[in-house]
Amino acid sequence: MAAIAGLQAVEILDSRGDPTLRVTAVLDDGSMGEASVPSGASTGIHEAHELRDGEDQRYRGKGVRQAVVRVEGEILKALKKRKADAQERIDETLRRLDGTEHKERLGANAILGVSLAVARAVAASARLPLYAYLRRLAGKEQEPTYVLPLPLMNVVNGGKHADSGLDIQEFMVLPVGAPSFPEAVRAGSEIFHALGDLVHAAGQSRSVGDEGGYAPRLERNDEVFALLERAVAATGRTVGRDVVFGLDAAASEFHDAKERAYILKAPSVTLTADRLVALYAEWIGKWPVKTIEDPLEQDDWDGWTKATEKLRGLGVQVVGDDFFVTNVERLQRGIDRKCASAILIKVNQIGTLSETLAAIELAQKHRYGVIISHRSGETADTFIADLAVATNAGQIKTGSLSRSERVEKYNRLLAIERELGENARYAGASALSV
Ligand code: 2PG
Ligand code: MG
Repeated sequence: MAAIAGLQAVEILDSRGDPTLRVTAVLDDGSMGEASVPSGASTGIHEAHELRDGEDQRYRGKGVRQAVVRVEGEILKALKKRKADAQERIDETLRRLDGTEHKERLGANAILGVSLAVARAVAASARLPLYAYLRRLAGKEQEPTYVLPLPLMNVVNGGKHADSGLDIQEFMVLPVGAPSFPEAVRAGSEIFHALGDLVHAAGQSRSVGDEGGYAPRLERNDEVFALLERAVAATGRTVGRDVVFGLDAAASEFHDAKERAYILKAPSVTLTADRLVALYAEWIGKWPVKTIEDPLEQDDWDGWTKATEKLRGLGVQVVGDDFFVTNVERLQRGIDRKCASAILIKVNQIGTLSETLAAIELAQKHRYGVIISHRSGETADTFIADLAVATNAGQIKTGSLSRSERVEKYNRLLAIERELGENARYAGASALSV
């Protein structure tokens, strides 16, 4: 097998115009792999650390030149001549070299860029599509059928991702009834445009938020459901059968630790955890909301146990994002305490490919749902599309049906679907862990 010969890093821009890293790994057989690192806005406090330069003048402190230096210096020195297909050993070396719990020293962005770029280089060297190589790494080569994920499409943006004034960060449509993945994408696109017409007819701007969903200024969070319902109906589809809804509350963002309460703006109310869950239950009673991510803040373990019982009882998938941060220890603790029924997987939350695969494996072992996810700050890199198919994750969250950095992931999945033909099936509603 080829060995690592070189690593290069470039400071590039993400979809918000902030710096991030692109890493290229070169093997001694001439194969190359490239990976770009995403970046969140509503980041969890337990996530791996992004190394940023912090200089006042340059990119408002967000430069990543130090991370570039780490990749091309220290990291290359440690990995040069190492067997490139020993992904776990490479990732372990990176973790040891860093030496901190949250990858503060080398930066999780530097580490992740290398981890993903090396995997891509090996796939190129082995002349395998990335998803096929990742499937091998995930130990799933024996599984005969590939699963194309149910997309959770974020068509209305709120919270930290837009100026809509909505507290709920993401309102998603899930084409559960589509007969195939391409038809799911088509449903998403048609609904997105129908929604745009409605937003426009209401005298609102059709401009979009960070993840490509509309950002209408509405007085109440729940006004969005009526809009979604009308948009779905306008495409000739049936709400509840063909298409269901999902939310990412990202509740840590509107939780006030001092008040020990959730402070909402649309409309203005202050709620305890119980009252907030009761509000979700009210919405679930009126509209087909089938998945809720981060319904409560990231450290309320007892609250999560209670909320999970209640929401699952109503037929809803409960997803831990900031709550689990793709971390096996937090996930295991959640499993033990019956918190959530699914995990959101973000490669940069944990910082290496191997740790990401370990989190997916643990979740699947315990029948937790797995949703491979983008970040609000993205690039054109489509690694997560391959990862979702490789691991039979069953669900993917990669934004709306606009903005290239979102759409590229759908496009990659469409190409994979074509390539796999009969060897793949669309997950549809079965992927939801309710
Ligand atoms: C989330 C993500 C992606 P961010 O909260 O799930 O949608 O947002 O990348 O800003 O953390
Ligand atoms: Mg989230």
